Formats: sequence, C-alpha cells, structure tokens
Amino acid sequence: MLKSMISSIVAKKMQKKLINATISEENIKDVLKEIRISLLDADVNISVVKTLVKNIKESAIGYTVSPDEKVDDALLLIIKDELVKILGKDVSKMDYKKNPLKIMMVGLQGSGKTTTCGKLAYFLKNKEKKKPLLVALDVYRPAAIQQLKTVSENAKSDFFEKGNIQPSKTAKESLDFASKNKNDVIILDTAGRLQTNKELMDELVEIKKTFKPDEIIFVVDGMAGQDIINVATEFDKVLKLTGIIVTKLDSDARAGAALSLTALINAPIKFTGIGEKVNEFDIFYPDRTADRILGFGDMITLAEKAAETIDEASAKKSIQKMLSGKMDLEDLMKQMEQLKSMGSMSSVLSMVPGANKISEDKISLAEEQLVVWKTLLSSMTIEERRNPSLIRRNPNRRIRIIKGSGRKPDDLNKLLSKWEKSSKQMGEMGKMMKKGNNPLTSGFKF
Ligand SMILES: Nc1nc2c(ncn2[C@@H]2O[C@H](COP(=O)(O)OP(=O)(O)OP(=O)(O)O)[C@@H](O)[C@H]2O)c(=O)[nH]1
Ligand SMILES: [Mg+2]
Repeated sequence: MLKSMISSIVAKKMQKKLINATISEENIKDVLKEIRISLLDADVNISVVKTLVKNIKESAIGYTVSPDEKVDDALLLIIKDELVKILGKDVSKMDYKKNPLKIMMVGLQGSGKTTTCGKLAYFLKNKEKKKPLLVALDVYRPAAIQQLKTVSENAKSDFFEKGNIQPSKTAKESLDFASKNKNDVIILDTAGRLQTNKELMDELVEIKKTFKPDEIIFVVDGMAGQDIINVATEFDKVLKLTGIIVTKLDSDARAGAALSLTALINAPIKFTGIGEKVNEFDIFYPDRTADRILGFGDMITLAEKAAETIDEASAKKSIQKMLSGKMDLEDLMKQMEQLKSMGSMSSVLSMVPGANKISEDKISLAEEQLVVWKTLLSSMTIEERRNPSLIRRNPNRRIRIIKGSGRKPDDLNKLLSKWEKSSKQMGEMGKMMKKGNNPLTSGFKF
C-alpha cells in the first residue's frame, strides 16, 4: 500500500514552531515539495498530486495556529482532510436492499476479476446474509468457467454457466435461473483482455443491455501503472462505472495509480483485495487509508482484524499467562499462528502507528525468523513445548529437533534464549501492572 511518510516529512520540515501565528506560504513550501515528491514516488497520478497540493496550500495558508495546538498536528489534519477528499470522502456501499442486486465485474486480464467475484460473494453471504449466484461469462480463456466454479465452491455460493454461448445470452438466462433459485445477488464474471479493444467493449455493452446491472465494478490491480488511468477512463466512457475494487494490496505495490482513480473518473473505490484467499477482502474506508498514507497507522482496522481472527477468551487466558511469566513454547507457537492469520507481517505493521519507520529489510528478516521458529517449534513434541526445560536438559531431544527441522543448532539456541528473555520480561511487566504502573509509560524497556 502507498507508503509515504508524510507525518515524518511534516515533523522534519516544519521546524519553525508557530504559536498563535498564521501559516504562510513560506512556512509550508518545503513540506509541500516533499509531499509532492513522496506521492509521485508512490505512483499517484500527477494531476491528482497537483490538485491535492493546491488544495492543501489553499486550506493551510492563513490558518491560525492556536496556543493549545501544535503546528505539525494542525497541518497534518488539513492534509488528511484533503487526502480523504481525493480518496472518496465516505464509505461507498452497494444498495443491498435491491432484489436481485445485479453486479457486473469488468477489467483487464489478470486484474483479479474472477477471484474478486468469489470474495464479494463470500462477503455478501457472510456479512449481508445474501444468497449470491456467480455467473461465468468468460468463454475465451480455456478453463475460465471451471475456475469460477471452484471459486464459487470456496465462497459457498451458487454457480451458473451455459458453456460457450454468447455471454449476453447467458447473462440474460441467469436472471431467470436466479429468480427460480431464489438468489438475491447475481455477480457476472466477464472476460478480460490485455488491452481495451472494440470487440471487448461491444461485448460488455451488449451484456449491460440485456442484464441491466445495478453495479458495474472496475477491478484494478494495485500494481498497475499509470496506463490504467486511460484504460479506466475508456471503460467508464463506454459503460459508466459505478465503482472500483483495487486488488493485490497485500503486495508491496505502491498502488498510487489505482488509488488516484476515484479522483479522476468519479467512481468510488468500494472494496480492496488483500490476498488470494476468499476472505482476504476489505471494505474501503477513505479516512483509514488516509491515516495509513499519513503514517498515523490504522488501529481501527487492526483491532477489527484481531477481533475477527483471535478468539477472545483464549487470548485473555494467554495474556494472563504471559504476564505471570509462565509463557511456554506452545503459547509462543499459538501466538505466531494468530499473528499469521491476521495477514502478512508488513500488512499488520502498516496498521501500527509509527511502524512505517521500520524498514522493509527488517520486516522481511523478522518474517524469515518466524519461519525458522515455526519449523523448529513444529519439530518439537507438545510435551517439549509445554515444558521447554526438557530440551535444555536432554541433548538427544535437541539433536532430534535440529535434525527434524533441518535447521542449525544455533537457530534452536537463539529461539530458546529469546523465549527465556521475553518470558522473563513479560513476567516483570505483569508485576509492574499489578502495582498499578503502566509499563509503557514507566520506562519499561522491551
Ligand atoms: N496476492 C493477491 N493475489 C490476487 C488478489 N486478487 C487476485 N489475485 C491473483 O491474481 C491472479 C489473477 O486473478 P484472476 O481472478 O484469475 O484474474 P482475472 O481478472 O479473472 O483474469 P482473467 O480472467 O484472465 O482476465 C490469480 O493468481 C489470483 O490468485 C489479491 O488481492 N492478492
Ligand atoms: Mg477471470
């Protein structure tokens, strides 16, 4: 995801402390220049960057900083407001009351249409209690129909196909089928092309005519470059898009081009794809995304993710155990699994305020470390994980674990000493908390 460090730019470049003063062009000149560079680096479209910088300038110049306000914070809030406007102001929902709600997915080849059909169906089924029908209209790529069938099975949704007949006919027939089958959402998976061409557009127009969709969603790869802007404009001109879904935001794509689209074609981003699995899909929140771009972190999404993936009762129990200094290796393994189920480490860290200062190298090193630990831990018996002193005492156990995991003796030593250290630290932290001190503010060193 677009990773800029606007908050640190502002902190660095706004050295002059303005109290009870008015922000002038001179005050923010350097900040705006760096913001411009960082957004262009993230591949945000140049005309969007220009508008954004102009709007920030207009809102900031003449702003009077009050005595109880820090100039950095005031400026960051102005920047955030303008960023949110570019990203689409409010969350854009579909009209879930429509029955059937008719959705047509369009986009270039490989953008993620078929995968996203499944994710959207899964989302609507679980969160909106719908009964979706997925319709296969890609009659060109061999195995495309079978791919959607598998996708709909994963999404536990219904599936409809008519083989290689004209896609607009299948789309029309799906309406009858859906009505008999009591489907209240119909999602069309259309074929992609390497580039927009007349043949593709004509076919999509024909489908639109017979199916009369409520939503025409442009699916765009977060890794797409600036070319995608012309492509989206073309699709919008011919079909009048009602929304956008940006996929592959789990990659290290900067996503600037895709995130610029709303400002350019006036269609809101409704959802984002953040992985290949059917549940790796999120509602798009412009303000949370603005927070991440600013480097504020997105604690709300992180908390929601944690609530969805972590079983609260067991989390409470394991935290209590950790804080009493009794964390064993089985607890460690469970925590690693929970962290993993929340997404890649970089996607989790991107939501933690201030964590954007951690370099990509450090993150991948930590990720590698977790893989090493995981193989070591899974080569242990549960008895050993519950009682790690067994490993310390018995060289045969150590040899078996090292052989079984294919790692080096040093890896095992490191894991054991890291576990010992953090288990002790956690115990100390627990004692501090018992005394009523907050370890985060009483100078506790991790
Ligand atoms: N990492 C990641 N991969 C994704 C995401 N969405 C889709 N993919 C992958 O992208 C590839 C292409 O996805 P498809 O859904 O087949 O794309 P499509 O637009 O239907 O492609 P065509 O039918 O050939 O036009 C697949 O390997 C998907 O697993 C995502 O959000 N994250
Ligand atoms: Mg497809």
